[in-house]
Amino acid sequence: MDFTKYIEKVDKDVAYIIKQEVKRNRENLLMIASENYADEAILQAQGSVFTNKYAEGYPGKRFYQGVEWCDKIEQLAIDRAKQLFGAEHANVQPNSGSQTNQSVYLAVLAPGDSILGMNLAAGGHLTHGAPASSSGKLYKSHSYGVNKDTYLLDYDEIAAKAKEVKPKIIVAGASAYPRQIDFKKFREIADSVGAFLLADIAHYAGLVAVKLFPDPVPYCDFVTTTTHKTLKGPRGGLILCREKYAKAVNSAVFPGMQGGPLMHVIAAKAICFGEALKPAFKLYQEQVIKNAQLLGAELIKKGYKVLTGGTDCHLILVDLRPDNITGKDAALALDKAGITLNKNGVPFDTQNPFITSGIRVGTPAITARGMKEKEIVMIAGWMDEVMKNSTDEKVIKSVRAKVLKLCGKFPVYNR
Ligand code: DSN
Repeated sequence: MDFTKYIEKVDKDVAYIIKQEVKRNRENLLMIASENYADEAILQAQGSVFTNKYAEGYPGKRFYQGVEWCDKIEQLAIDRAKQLFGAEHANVQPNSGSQTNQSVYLAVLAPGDSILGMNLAAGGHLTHGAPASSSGKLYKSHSYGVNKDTYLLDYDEIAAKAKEVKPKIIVAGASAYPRQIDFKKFREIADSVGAFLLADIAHYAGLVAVKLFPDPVPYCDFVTTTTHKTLKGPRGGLILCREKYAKAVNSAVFPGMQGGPLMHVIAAKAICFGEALKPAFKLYQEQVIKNAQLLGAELIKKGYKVLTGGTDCHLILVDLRPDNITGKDAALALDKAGITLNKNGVPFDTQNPFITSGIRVGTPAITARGMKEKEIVMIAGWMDEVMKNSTDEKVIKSVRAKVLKLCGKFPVYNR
């Protein structure tokens, strides 16, 4: 794909930077669990003339003229999202995952109401009530974590916390939790205190779509997700909910949170949902999980502390405290070697969030390139080499060369 054909003619500086980013996409092993390679078709839709259009409102009820094709594309995205997740209602307009959660809160909470969500330090997301986010500033936020021995969600503890704080909404879902989430149990807990239940499946949505991860839709009042992680679509958000909340959710998104929807991104979301409905998507997600499980097993074999002993999804968390290297130093050295992942706090971490004691490693993007078991074994070996020799430039250079060679065998964006 020619990413800069027209940009070259008007802005050489921007063209140069984009080309470097394309090179990075091609020549690095992208293993940040929340990232993926959007297909060329998705990128083309995002670069389409829909970027020119204002379409405030919803299909059939807009504030502008000239929206006949906007209506068609948004309705197509809505219908496909509903079909994919078996949901009663879908809002495809949120620009991001954060805005999906903020919109749900706006739809059903008043400032000062309480939220019970997963603690950021235990693997939750900022928008689940973290003090730095609007969810922690506008609402009274309470949090639950994981069990200190198993690092698993402890539903009895969550139930006890819910009884204690009586939240108006409970948020299930995480950004760094490698195991299945029992949404049925969360429903029981929510019912026991009369709370709404929101599942934020931003990380797991691709797996949920093909039923390889527990389905929250039957149990939750609201389900939110991004579309660019395991779903492999454009950067954006999606809200699913019961029909009885459709009006409240729609009004919260627009005019509550946003103005004109990004119609070019909605076009790309329609493609994303269409692709996810095809049989090949399930095979892809199966391999994503197999790759993550094997990566965890390989690192355990090499002596690493992989939290919870592995994973049920697309990511693993490695606690590096026994290895005398911080998350920051590991992530920097690995990136130098062409293995790009992120430092991550582990539950009960005593390091500050800029240093951290762990790394989070994801397989969606390398699996999208076609990498399988054979490559995972090699990658685990290289990670080990680098983390054990993180200041040895010779080792880093030699792994970098091997990464480059492997990436050359699994080309991306070469159509
Ligand atoms: N920032 C995302 C992640 O990396 O998990 C979550 O929104």
